[in-house]
Amino acid sequence: MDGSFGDRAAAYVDRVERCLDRALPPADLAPTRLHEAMRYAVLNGGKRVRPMLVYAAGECVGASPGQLDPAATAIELIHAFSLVHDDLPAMDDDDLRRGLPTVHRRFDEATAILAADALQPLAFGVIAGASELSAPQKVALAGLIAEACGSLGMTGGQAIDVGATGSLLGAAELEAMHAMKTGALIHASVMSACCVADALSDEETNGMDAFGRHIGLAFQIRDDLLDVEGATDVIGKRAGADAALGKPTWPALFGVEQSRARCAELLDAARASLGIFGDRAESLLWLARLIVERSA
Ligand code: GRG
Repeated sequence: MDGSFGDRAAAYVDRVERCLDRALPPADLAPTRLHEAMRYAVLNGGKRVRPMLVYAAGECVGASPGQLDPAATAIELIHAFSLVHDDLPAMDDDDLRRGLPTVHRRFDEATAILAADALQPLAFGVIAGASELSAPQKVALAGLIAEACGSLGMTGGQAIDVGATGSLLGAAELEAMHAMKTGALIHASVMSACCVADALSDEETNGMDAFGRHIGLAFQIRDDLLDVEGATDVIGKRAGADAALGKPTWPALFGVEQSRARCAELLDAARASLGIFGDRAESLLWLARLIVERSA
């Protein structure tokens, strides 16, 4: 592994952008409005943190970028789907995402729902059609991602969020909601590398599993903090939206200082989880720091 992950991160982002572009139907293919909306939802910005986690976890467990492209692409397609639905009037009713009008604002609500609907099967199609993966690897990846976005993962977390809006959750409930809504897909991002790596020891798999859980939760607490401390033009979405909607968030329950302290604690726990990997964990640790220190 040469240089710091910072030098390689941009190359990984370019790599997944090219994969996403190839996976998405062309905008001039009928039904054109649907395909334009799908491309708009996926290709207009985004930090690509989840794909970077896939590639960094791959460096850690010895999986090649070519073996990781299907997981990085599929997970980012699912993430884009979740953002489109999250922004809809029935959910957070947001106008701005990644500094641009949300998909239902730029197109219309029905098109936004359908574009998101079509991103999900596209994601699983990418896994099914991956020529670089064996059949057992495809099954393992599809199962991992399905579990992360189902009713015990992202969708379930969102259901708890919607149901709890306007009320305060207890600490354990809030942590469980964050872990499901946001943490599950982040966790699946790092675990996807384990699905395509050569046999790992239980200790290595458990270390990656714990890392994914710690960093997934930290990601959402940092997101909650950015809603309080960030500026709309920097975070690319309306600052203060969570408080305006009465969302259950970490700062709303514990305040800003305790939220920062919890992020730092989770970063330490994430670092300790990867001890078994030694220097091979350098890229994941670089990303873990980025996740808890990011300003957007
Ligand atoms: C996708 C199966 C499926 C269901 C959708 C709507 C929904 C159910 C879930 C919402 C989940 C959600 C939006 C959680 C918030 C996650 C989060 C903090 C998103 C922001 O991620 P970033 O900062 O965004 O990585 P960018 O724009 O950089 O990609």
